[in-house]
Amino acid sequence: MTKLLLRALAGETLPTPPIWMMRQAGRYLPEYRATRAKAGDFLSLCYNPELAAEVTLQPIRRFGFDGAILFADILLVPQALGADLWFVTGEGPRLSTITSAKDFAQLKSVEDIHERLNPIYQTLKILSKELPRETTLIGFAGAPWTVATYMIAGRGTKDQGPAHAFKSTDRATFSVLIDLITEATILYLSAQIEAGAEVVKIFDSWAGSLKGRDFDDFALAPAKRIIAALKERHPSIPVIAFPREAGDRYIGFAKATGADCVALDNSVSSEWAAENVQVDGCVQGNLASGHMVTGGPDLVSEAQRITRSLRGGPHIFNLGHGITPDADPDNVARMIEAVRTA
Ligand code: 1CP
Repeated sequence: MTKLLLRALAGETLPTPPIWMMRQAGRYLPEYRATRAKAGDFLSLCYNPELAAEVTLQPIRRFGFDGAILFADILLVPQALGADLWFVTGEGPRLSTITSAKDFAQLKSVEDIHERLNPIYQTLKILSKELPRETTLIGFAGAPWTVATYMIAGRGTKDQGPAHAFKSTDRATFSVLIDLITEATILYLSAQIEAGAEVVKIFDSWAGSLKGRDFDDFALAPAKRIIAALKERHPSIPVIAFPREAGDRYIGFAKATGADCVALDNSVSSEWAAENVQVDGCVQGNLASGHMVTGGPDLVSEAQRITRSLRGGPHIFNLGHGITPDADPDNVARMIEAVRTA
């Protein structure tokens, strides 16, 4: 196995960590903005295999990252289940809401998601042919809790209030929704693997707002179920879990879910993670994405501090969250140089 990213995921401690960035294909790149304009809008870009493959490849050509993440979105799964989805410029996603058992009845059965998601599998097929030999192809999906927060509220929310309210008033129906998304995610990620994804990542962007038993039931348990099902079908597939802002609950998360790697946001220190999380295996992270905007000596010193503090075990270098549209592409090159010379 020569690909660095797969070696780190297999538990190997490397002298220089493999590097990629969340949202590495995005609006901070002029070539991305050009291709997006050609596609018309964001969703048309997601569903156009040639253009989606093109934007996935752009940051690889420019920076030579070790990982290429499929260009798509976590909200394509609710859409494939029958929810309406659209994006409001400058504001973000909007979905038709699911707030009652009656709304569930309107949804499609999970086996039907492939019809809508087929272009995504085509994107992966193109990428597995076109990526450089040393680059690892990463597939992904949203975690059930995070996807549910959008399906219930119909949009992004700061505190996930509507989803928490639904969970408190009708935990049984809420659990049915989580189970449905869990099953759809298993089918979606399996199909991604069959189409060429060499690793899959589960984004639980809002895991941090689940506490105690809720974290066990709706962050940990669904991740465990998805990972077990994927590994039953594809025993050698590595899985990265990202329970963002899980704090202390990062401890033991890999063991409890079967994940091969836990991705860290930048609210925890890499020194703490080395002691408490990396003891169980590979970690990914966790430079604050603001450094990609501000640059300067802090970018270099922070990238090197993180690299050095996680050098004692398997590590994949990444940001703590996605790169933002106002980032300077030159800072990305500086970050890579800093990590490789740390
Ligand atoms: O071009 C544009 O203007 C659209 C911006 C954009 C992009 C580039 C959106 C809308 N999604 C994406 C791509 C995307 N989304 C990827 C592609 C691969 C990559 O380069 O990383 C991935 C992995 C995602 C995942 C995603 N979408 C998450 C989980 C990760 C995270 O950032 O926390 C979430 C929460 C979404 C929902 C979403 N899609 C887009 C936006 C603006 C949002 C956030 C909405 C909100 O809560 O306000």
